[in-house]
Amino acid sequence: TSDKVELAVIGRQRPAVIEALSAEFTLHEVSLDDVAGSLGPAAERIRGALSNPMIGLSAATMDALPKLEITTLFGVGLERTDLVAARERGIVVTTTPVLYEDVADTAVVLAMDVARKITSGDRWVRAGKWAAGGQAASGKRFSGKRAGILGMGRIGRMLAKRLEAFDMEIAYYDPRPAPDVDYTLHPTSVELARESDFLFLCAAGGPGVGHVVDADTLAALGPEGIFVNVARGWLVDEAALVDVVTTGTIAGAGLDVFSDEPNVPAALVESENVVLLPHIASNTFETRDDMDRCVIENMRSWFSTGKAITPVPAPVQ
Ligand code: 8YV
Repeated sequence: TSDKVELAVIGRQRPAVIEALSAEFTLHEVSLDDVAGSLGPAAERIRGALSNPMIGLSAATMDALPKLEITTLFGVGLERTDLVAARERGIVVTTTPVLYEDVADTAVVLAMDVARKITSGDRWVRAGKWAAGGQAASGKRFSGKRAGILGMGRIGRMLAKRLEAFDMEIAYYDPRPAPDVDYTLHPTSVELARESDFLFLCAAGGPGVGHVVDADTLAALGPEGIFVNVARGWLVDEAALVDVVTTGTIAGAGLDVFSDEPNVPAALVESENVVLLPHIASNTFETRDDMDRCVIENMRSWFSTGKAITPVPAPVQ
């Protein structure tokens, strides 16, 4: 037996992370259906776990790993990680707070794509409709419009900074108002939507957060409005979204995330007014490399110095 620290690999991880950590740690692949069973006696020895936001770390998994000290998440979403249970057990949770720029960039791209009919224009050219003498459809202007940001966290702030360069009028809604920004704060999502041409969802996922964007919010956005989601699919009433897109209650939507990924509602796939992405807002070579490094360095640092580099603050109770 080796005296290397043993880690559980929960869900798929990037090869570079596995490769780097394998040199210093003993890694055990875990079956999500049966964490303890798939680890056997090693479950008692696991001191670190690698997971990702979409899988997270439940209290049950923590209980199956009695010696667990640290969990690294490949991403920033915390909604599937039980932070209260982690705190009670003294387990440190780390994220990869290096992806905000890319997510903000993607929000701009999606909004502009829907407004200016970029992807649908591309489809139209490829289908030979231009060559056949067709007249391209007009888009909506992006610059100078009213942007509403739902969630003024780190992504929201970086998005706002980008939208300022497009001379947009920026307002936001956040249950916790940001004292350090001077954008107009609206008291509810619905009121923000009513005053927006583009509504961007950049809010954190939960736990226990219901629909941040419901049928009323989408109705308030109105027939000229465009909705963009780079947060989580389940923060939106997806049935209502399908309804408003297909009935023209809103002008269109740019979506990177869905309620039941990788499944996208058929009505959205068939709609010309939406741009659909496969949850890639943070997926650039640069950011993925930074995220890899973040996971590797957190694990190394914890087991060599007893300190994580990017720990999530313990929840306030
Ligand atoms: C990742 C994300 O694509 O950070 C998050 O919460 O959703 C994305 O950055 C995802 O976590 C990859 O596992």
